[in-house]
Amino acid sequence: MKKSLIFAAAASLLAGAVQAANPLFPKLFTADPAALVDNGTVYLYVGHDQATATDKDYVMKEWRVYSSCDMKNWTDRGSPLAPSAFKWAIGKVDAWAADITKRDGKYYFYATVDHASIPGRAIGVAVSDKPEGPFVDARGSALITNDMTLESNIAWDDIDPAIFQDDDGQVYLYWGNSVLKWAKLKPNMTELDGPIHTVGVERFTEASYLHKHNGTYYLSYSREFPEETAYMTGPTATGPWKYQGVIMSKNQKVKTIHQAIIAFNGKNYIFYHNAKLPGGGEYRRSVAVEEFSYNADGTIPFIKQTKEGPAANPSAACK
Ligand code: FUB
Repeated sequence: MKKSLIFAAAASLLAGAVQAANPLFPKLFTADPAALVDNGTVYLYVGHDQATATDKDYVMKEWRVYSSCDMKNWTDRGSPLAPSAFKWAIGKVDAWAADITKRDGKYYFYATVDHASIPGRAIGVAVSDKPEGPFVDARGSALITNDMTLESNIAWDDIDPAIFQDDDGQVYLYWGNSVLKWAKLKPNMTELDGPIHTVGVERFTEASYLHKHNGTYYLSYSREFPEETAYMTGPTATGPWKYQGVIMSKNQKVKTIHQAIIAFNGKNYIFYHNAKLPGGGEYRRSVAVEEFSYNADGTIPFIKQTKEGPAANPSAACK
């Protein structure tokens, strides 16, 4: 390891970084990972599971963000925002799954919250000049509401936003529970650009996530319930999609799993959650990560959950 990287690792430990195996964050219950690679640093956004051991539903009053220069040492950067950032969202407001991207020097955070006047879950977008926030509502109204999609008659079918920017600059938002939906976004990142489309995916549950590797598009998602992680591939950001199989098995003590896939410093990683932190359960989840390598044909291998997690991968570009 280069001297500068040893000094950087020592400095991050002194700054309060946690050297993590899986689950990554031993002090808090965390769920629904969303990841951003920016300036050689990984930023990991999670929902904070605050339910007690006897609660029978989610209690999630904030999102949290952590950063790492090496996938091993994680620094707690606090809470970038809470659902209360969206004034149009009130009631039983939980910080459900979110996703993040950077455009023109600004960071856009797409998040699931409850709408105050349009019954059901909705998707909002918040913006910040820094990856660690604070984020503020970028529109003053919801981007997606339950009455905009009528395919399924449930209040939580407009959840789990996944934001993807293609190499030509076109932005796509995927989301949904039970029915997978997508729409284009305008370059301002805060308005839909055209109609909402649906994709017929057998046994689709939620947590869609779009990424690109070597020119191929990968659309991963939670399949069945309890959930396992599966994926499809396609030649464009909107398919046509070919089912490729399951890449992570169902969890033991929690029915959800929610993945995010990134490339960082020459290696590939999948974040997910389980309930392996002591005291964990359905509403007390814990985020973990594994390294993986694509097969020679571009497919993703089956990935086992481990206790060790990935080896350190120090990024020279990390500041
Ligand atoms: O955290 C609340 C919900 O559970 C998320 O929106 C889903 O993806 C599932 O993980």
